[in-house]
Amino acid sequence: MHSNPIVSIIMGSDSDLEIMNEAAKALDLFDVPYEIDISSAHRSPARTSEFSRNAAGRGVRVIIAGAGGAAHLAGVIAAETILPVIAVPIAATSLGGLDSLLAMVQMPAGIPVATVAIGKPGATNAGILAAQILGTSDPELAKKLLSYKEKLARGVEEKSRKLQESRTK
Ligand code: RP5
Repeated sequence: MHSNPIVSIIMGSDSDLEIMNEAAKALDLFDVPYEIDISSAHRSPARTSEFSRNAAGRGVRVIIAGAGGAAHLAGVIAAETILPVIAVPIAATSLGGLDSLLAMVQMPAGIPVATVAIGKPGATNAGILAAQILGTSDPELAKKLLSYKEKLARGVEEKSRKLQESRTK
């Protein structure tokens, strides 16, 4: 855990941790200090409210919230902070995450939540998006994000080269 986190990763239950660790891994790629914790919109509303109201004052600049089922966590956090909130829908029920996706993405006008894809790809993108938000005012971080994108592009070129090679054999 970092002593001065600027991103807070929060999730509804410890059962979300495997997915939300992907957001942490993405932030690690860019050396962004974060904290990671559990709070539930439904089971611990007072704790969630306290977290939301205090986050900015503690130096947090972006919040990533993951939850499954009737996933209200990101929305109730966004209701009590002006920090950007990124929501990660988690497949925790027999509805496969579509329930959480719809709960997160259908916020009423006035309380935005940036919702990413269901599950691990979404959690990864939440970490990258948080870094990109911070990168708009941090040139060193922006450089790391640019080289990450270049690495992705090189990966595609490498795959293309291998495919063409395999077809000429
Ligand atoms: C949600 O309910 C949590 O975010 C989790 O995805 C889901 C199930 O929680 P547990 O019953 O595993 O604690 O609030």
